[in-house]
Amino acid sequence: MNKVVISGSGLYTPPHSISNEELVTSLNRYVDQYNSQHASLIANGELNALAHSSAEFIEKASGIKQRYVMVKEGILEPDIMMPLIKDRPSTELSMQAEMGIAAANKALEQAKLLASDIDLVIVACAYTQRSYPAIAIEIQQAMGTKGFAYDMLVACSSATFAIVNAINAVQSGTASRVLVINPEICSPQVNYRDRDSHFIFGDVATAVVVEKANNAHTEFAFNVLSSKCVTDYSNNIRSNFGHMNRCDPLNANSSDKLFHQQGRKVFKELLPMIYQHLDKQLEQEQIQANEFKRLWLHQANINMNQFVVRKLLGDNVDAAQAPVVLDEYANTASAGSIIAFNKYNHDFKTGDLGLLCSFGAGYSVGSIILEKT
Ligand code: CO8
Repeated sequence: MNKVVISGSGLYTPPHSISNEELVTSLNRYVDQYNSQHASLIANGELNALAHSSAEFIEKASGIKQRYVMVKEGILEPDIMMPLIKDRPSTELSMQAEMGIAAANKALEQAKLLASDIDLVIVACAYTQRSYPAIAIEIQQAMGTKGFAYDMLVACSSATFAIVNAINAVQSGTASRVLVINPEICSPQVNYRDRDSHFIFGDVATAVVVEKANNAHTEFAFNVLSSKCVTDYSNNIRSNFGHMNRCDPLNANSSDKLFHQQGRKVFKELLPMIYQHLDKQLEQEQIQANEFKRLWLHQANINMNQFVVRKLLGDNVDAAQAPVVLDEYANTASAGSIIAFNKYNHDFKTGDLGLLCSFGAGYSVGSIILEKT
């Protein structure tokens, strides 16, 4: 079987940021409007008053301080509370392709490759902005990559699962060089009127190059030692957004068509699944967790990450061993662990080991053990 490396990574950061304070001010204005409009029903006990959000709660419960978005206009307006993203004509590059290409070009630069060296593009993210033609094929055409391209969706595990597909493609010979791109535009799916979830997500794009080890000509490369995926069905993180929504006009815009979750349940149920998954992988590979120089973990919640880190590495862990990007980027669905990898791998020396791991909706866990060449 062909040996496989990750030979480049790229990060595109959107142009606008929103602080917790800005989001909270906007939600609280909406809450005050709602409560005063429904004052008599609330007074009669027929309707519950909505509660204010708090920037302190958000940072303490999640570790998030701000998030980036592609379009800020509309999000903070109590009467709108969504990004006002203009439709582009079909002859123009889509927004998702545009940001994906920006991240992909940086990954190619690090891998010292040209677009024409790539023979498979996988766009992997929580949502694609349309079903077809695939965003990946649009990127193939715009960048001039060869071979074939496709989109795939596995919510927060899209990036790791796609890297596993890329590894399999290179090992089996169906492709020799793969671009895995994660253009995550989460902001249109956030319910900015829901205090439990209005703060969670941001937009970003990441990319990695996966190729045959003996093809790679960059010092950056990381050997793939092992990869493993698992899924287990749960309704606790869900969005009912889809192509059939318009067929039930009364419910087409109901809040279940946006991201919603039972955050506490997710926390409690996902952690044991992650532990079991990683225990099995480490046992299979005969690797001790304390051999990892760094854990590039999914970025959904800082407390959750601390549990994973303590389980793997014990109590006395240097924060630099499991870097957090949540504070700046928030939860960016599948891109979180790749942002951490992109920003925090430059001090690796030959033989150093790292773990890339995602977990989220589905439920799903995807993990890849990497060794610096
Ligand atoms: N401000 C002030 N108080 C609040 C707020 C707020 N904004 N929100 C809740 N509270 C209150 C609650 O009402 C509650 O009050 P009380 O104790 O009086 O009932 C109290 O704070 C505690 O509430 P919670 O128990 O809900 O708070 P938690 O400590 O559990 O924190 C979190 C909430 C941060 C949501 C946490 O549960 C969490 O992060 N859990 C993990 C969830 C997770 O990892 N989910 C993964 C989702 S991402 C994913 O899989 C990708 C999906 C695809 C992408 C989607 C793109 C849009």
